[in-house]
Amino acid sequence: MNAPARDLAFTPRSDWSREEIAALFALPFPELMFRAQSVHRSHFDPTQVQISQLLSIKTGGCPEDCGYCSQSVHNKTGLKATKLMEVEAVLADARAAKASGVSRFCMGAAWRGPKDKDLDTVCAMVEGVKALGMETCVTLGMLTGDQAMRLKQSGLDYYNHNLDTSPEYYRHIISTRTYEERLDTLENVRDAGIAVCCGGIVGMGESAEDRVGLIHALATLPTHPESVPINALVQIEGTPQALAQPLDPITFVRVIAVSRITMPKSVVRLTAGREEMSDETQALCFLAGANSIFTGAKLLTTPNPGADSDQALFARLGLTPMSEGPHG
Ligand code: SAM
Ligand code: DTB
Ligand code: SF4
Repeated sequence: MNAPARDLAFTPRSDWSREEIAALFALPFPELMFRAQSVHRSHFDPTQVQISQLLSIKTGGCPEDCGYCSQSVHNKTGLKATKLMEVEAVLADARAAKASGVSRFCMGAAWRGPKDKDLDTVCAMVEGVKALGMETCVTLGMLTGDQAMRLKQSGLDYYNHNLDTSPEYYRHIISTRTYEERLDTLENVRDAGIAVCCGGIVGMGESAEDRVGLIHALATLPTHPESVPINALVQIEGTPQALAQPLDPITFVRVIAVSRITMPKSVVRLTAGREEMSDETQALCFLAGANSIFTGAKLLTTPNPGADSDQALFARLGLTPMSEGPHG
């Protein structure tokens, strides 16, 4: 028997065409929001938002040339590079995050990829954070299959590695790492049995077609990422992207809605850029199907609304933190 059309619209599929995705972007806003909310409600409680917190465990001095990033040695941003943090200092930060209601702790390092000795230290951090009863996520650059397996053995739940933009626009943003290499890392993470956190950045001077291309690349992965971070570019002085034309907030909300519709079971994270966003724009993002944020006063190197401001926003909107991750 054929499944009803309504159920099909709510079932994840990886055969999206660019035309279908472009057609979603072109919908009248009320129609787009209605569809996004219908899909959202078929898999999630729309009043619940998953809360993660980030810690930069190794900041700056990165050899990659990502045109948006404060941490690249190619960009003159004045950021001071640090060594990899001590395990105990990371765990102190994680304990404080847990006490404030955070369910997932994400650790980021400004590397092209981890060296084996550094990976031992990161594995100890993952084990320590798991022991506190939190979900773990790391973002360390490119990973080999063996490195992904080691992280899995240490208990890692999620690995973040973004596609950043469309395959066509990518070469305008990064030259030291290919799109293919990113896809290889994602495959290594998936094969190791770690949940995938993968999204991108908008507001980098890309075209509407590039935003279609980014979502197409994400939504046609053989398995959708469990978590899809949508970052609004944080403009950083000294980077090639410092003067990019900021995106119209309504276009940003459309990106969230199209992500929600094309990846129905994924958690869509309203990620970087909240510091510059009004409460009203954030509210529209939650209505469009975003159901995760980073809390805490800092992302990796830039400011983020702190826990107090997020609690006030949640109270205003009647949202509550998801007590544990939706996938585990
Ligand atoms: N170095 C690792 C890597 O790039 O694979 C992990 C950390 S990196 C900072 C994680 C992601 O943060 C990037 O892929 C990018 O999507 C996002 N990001 C970095 N700088 C940003 C900025 N200024 N605005 C918005 N998103 C940014
Ligand atoms: C992701 O997609 N966004 C986060 C996280 N993954 C690691 C990082 C955002 C960084 C924003 C700029 C900064 O703070 O340096
Ligand atoms: Fe390095 Fe990651 Fe920044 Fe690129 S985004 S320069 S890989 S820290």
